[in-house]
This record gives sequence, structure tokens and C-alpha cells, in this order.
Amino acid sequence: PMNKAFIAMGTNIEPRKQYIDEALSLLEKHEEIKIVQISSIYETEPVGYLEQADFLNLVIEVSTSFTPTDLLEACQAIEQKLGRERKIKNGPRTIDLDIIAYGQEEVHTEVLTIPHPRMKDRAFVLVPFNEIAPNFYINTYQKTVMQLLEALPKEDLEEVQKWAEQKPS
Ligand code: PH2
Ligand code: MG
Ligand code: MG
Repeated sequence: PMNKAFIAMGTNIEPRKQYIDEALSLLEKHEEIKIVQISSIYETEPVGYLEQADFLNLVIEVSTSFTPTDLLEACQAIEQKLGRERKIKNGPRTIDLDIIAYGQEEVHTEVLTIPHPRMKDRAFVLVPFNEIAPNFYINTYQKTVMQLLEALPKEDLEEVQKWAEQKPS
């Protein structure tokens, strides 16, 4: 059976766009994962640990036959392959792949919590998520993605701007 899941991606080490492209193509290499939608890319101010470069963030929808745990392992393998190092909590990274929702399932294991416990507070997740799935309903919060976004402080939205790749002229 195929399940609808959403993955939030973030990077703040150059070449940021290349890390995004490589992560997408590595996800697609799995027969068990089909990418269904890709949001715009947003440039966002760091949240949590402030002394670091701005991020590029986006959200994708996938259709997957993987279980949540298998999908997490696939995401972590991609982070490893793209040189992710974990030195500082919330610190700089080549690529971060977070499963933010997996159908209407709630998952609570040692290594995985779905829905992602901080997504409802984060404009850098909700803005791109709302772009591709405003009416997706999250049982855990009894709200749609759009309603979660509308509940954020308005000033948080200013820290999330659509990003346009600089094309050589
Ligand atoms: N990820 C974090 C912590 N802070 N800030 C932004 N702007 N974007 C992120 O993806 C991000 C963050 C932890 O994973
Ligand atoms: Mg994260
Ligand atoms: Mg992560």
C-alpha cells in the first residue's frame, strides 16, 4: 500500500541548492518512494541556534510503501551520504530531512516522532507545507496546515522569503 508522507528539507552549507537537488534525486532512486509535489524553495533565518548562515527550506510530498521507520532510515542514509555532521544541536548542516507527517499516523519511538513535534511552531516548515497541502488535516492538532500557519505570529512569516536561484546573466 502507498502512503502519503511529507518531508521537510533544510540546508545552510553551500552549495545549498546542490544538496537539495542531490537529496531529491537520492530519494527518487528508491523504488519505494515517489515524489508527488515539491514546494518552492524559501530562504529562511535560522531558528534556535542563531549564529549560523541562512537556510534554504522546502517541503515535498511523497507517496511511499516504506514504513515510517524505513522512510526515516532512507532519509538518514541520504543525510550521511551528503556529509551531514552533528556537532551542534540545531547547528549548520549540508542537508536535513525530517518526516513531518505520514498519513494520519502518530509515531512515538525512541528515534522518531510523527507529526514532527516542532513543525507547528516553525514558519520555515509551515509556509512551504501550506503551499503544497493547505487542506491536509493533521489529526494530532485537529487543524489543517493552513490553520496551523494562520496561528503563527505574523512576524515569523517575515523570516521566510521565496528564494530565486541567481542565474548567470
Ligand atoms: N532547522 C533546525 C533548526 N533551525 N532554522 C531554519 N531557518 N531552517 C531549518 O531547517 C532549521 C532551523 C533544526 O533541524
Ligand atoms: Mg530539522
Ligand atoms: Mg532532522
